[in-house]
Amino acid sequence: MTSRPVIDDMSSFWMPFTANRQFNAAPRLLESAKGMYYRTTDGREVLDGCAGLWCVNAGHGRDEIVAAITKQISTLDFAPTFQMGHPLAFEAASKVADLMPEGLDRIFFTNSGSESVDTALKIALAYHRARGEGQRTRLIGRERGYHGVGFGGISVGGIAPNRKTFSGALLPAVDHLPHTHNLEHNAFSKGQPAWGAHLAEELERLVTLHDASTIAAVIVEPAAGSTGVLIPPQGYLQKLREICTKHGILLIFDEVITGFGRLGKATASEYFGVTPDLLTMAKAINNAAIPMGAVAASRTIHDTIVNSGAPGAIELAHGYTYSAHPAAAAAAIATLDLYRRDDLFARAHAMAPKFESAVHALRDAPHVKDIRNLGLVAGVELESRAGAPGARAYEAFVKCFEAGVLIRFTGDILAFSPPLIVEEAQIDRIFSTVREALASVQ
Ligand code: PXG
Ligand code: PLP
Repeated sequence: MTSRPVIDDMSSFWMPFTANRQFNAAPRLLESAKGMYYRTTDGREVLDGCAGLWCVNAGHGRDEIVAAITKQISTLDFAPTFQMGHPLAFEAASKVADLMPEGLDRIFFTNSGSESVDTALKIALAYHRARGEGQRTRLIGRERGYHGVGFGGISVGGIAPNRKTFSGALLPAVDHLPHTHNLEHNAFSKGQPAWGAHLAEELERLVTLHDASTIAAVIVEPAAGSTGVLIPPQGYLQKLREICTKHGILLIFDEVITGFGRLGKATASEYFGVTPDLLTMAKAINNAAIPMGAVAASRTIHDTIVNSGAPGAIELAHGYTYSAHPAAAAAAIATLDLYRRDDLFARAHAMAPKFESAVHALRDAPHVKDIRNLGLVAGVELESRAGAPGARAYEAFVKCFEAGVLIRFTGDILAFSPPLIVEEAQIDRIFSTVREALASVQ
């Protein structure tokens, strides 16, 4: 089923992370959205099984957010935040800080997850320099990590296709931990897998190799989303935290997906009981209504940098024209109020067991090789078709869309992350549609 083209020539928009020629031959176009549903340009309702791109956590078209943005745009459309300010920027920062782990209450605004990652990496370098350890410039990422598409983010990222074209221009001092995904030990784990905490000890090996005095920070997604929903083994994050602390290395949690209720708490940090030094976020910070991201920094990091410069000098040479854009800030305030008013993180937590049993019921569906889940996120890994990796998941995704359910896929992994307002019957509909789709693909 192909959506009606909205304009005669659809070739000008160079689509991001898209097979452009394939898409243009059979477009899928969304025109409006409300609550749990999109509507396509040809008038079909599509149940949103992935919160857009893991970002519309409160559901679509929330009146309170729309009203806040509308009012703000007509009152103050733009205000600089370089050597200037506007009240909502400070209010939004304070509301974000309220949801962060204890001590991470200094908020730097960006416009996306990619910018948040590059910002956090720069803050890590600036912090060490400010405390007289400017030689700590090495950054440690992890295989299969996704940290957006900036040069910093792809350097610490661990997804080969995102790196190879740019390999000659990546940051020079980077190394990677091994990923934790292992089907031999952990296939069909519900929640955190039991095996794999020892993989955090690979950090000790990298410290021995490079020496702690050269390492600024370790960045990981506490639970990886983009690369196919990889849930951290029990005890793994605790161990990473211990090793970082022991060697004076900053720990950065990239919570662009896990932030704001995805796991049933405000942050993955809170869920796992492990506090990083820097925490990146974006997406659900304002329900994705206006582009916005942020970095939460510990007060120690903030104060070290801010108190290090000469009075009157700019302490951190970094910022975006749209940092704390008034409309984005208004949307964030309204969104965070809504999360609190409707207790949406607790709702996600309460719905997680139902979500878990519904996704794991696919275990006997055709092609299914693994299922994994935590909170309101799940991944279903398929056996790849010989000679055509990714084709089976793509076809399943198209079948689901035709049957009125939007899901995500990466390689041969299907990913699910519905808005936190999802109802039980909608969870059933998502996974029954997936079952039928899997039965109908080769
Ligand atoms: N870090 C993490 C952990 C992410 O998941 C980014 C950084 C980059 O954010 P921006 O806003 O620059 O895209 C992300 C983004 C998917 C998918 O379906 C995932 C993301 C974005 C788009 C699609 O896998 N994650
Ligand atoms: N390029 C040029 C020529 C600019 O003047 C600016 C900002 O003033 C930028 C890039 C960065 O844009 P932004 O602040 O939106 O990230």
